[in-house]
Amino acid sequence: MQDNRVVQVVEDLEQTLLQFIRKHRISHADYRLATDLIVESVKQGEESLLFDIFFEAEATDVGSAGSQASQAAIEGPFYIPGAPLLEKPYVMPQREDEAGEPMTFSGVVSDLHGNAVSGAVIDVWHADAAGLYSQIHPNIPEWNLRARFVTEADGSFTVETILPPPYEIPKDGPTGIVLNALGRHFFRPAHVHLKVSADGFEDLTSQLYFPGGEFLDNDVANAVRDGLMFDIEEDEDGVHAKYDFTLTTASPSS
Ligand code: MBD
Ligand code: FE
Repeated sequence: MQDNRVVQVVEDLEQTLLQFIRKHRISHADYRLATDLIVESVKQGEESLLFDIFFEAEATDVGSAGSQASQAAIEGPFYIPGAPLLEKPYVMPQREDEAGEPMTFSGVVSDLHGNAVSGAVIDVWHADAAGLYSQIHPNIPEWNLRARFVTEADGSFTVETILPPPYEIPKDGPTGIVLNALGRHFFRPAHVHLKVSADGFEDLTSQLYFPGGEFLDNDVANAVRDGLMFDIEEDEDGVHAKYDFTLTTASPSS
């Protein structure tokens, strides 16, 4: 049996694109250029990058509209499941001489009523001081700056890491061709990606930014939102970045 929503949505997409082809007098050469670009993005492992830059923030906003949980954010193309589970004290996996200013990231996970959520799993990934991600860019240890850890009985967590910089997305592939053609820059503001999951609660995908940082107002992925800013304090030990999460209970169907 057909799924009505699938039929509706796909037929609308089909009609929207057919209309688009007529409206812009898209020639066969234009059409083939576009399909070649998408094929090439897959060949170069950039298919997720290409689509996430343009469309993921909108889908994330639509999907999280009306939620009482903490602000959701795009996952982006560089999430890898199965990161190592840390033992306390939590320190993100890093090279002995890992570059970058030391940063502690701490916070509390609570439910809608302010009750602590203990045993929540926080799955963090972010770029190194050169703006590179392990398993995406070469010559970085497999799980560098990727890890999972769990919240305490009072819902709190603290993890040591390094401060990520603003990040320039890969320029050399098909995504670069498109952004160059549009005259856009390639930067995202400095950010830390994470997912929070706990039994009985909806999963939350978030991404946190640094107040006052570069490119907050012109992120190439247009993914900065109010409610995704760290609280920052700085002292002689480095940067202390804080953020508290609120989770909503899982709907019975999910
Ligand atoms: C990233 O790190 C990222 O978060 C996004 C959305 C796109 C490319 C690289
Ligand atoms: Fe990222």
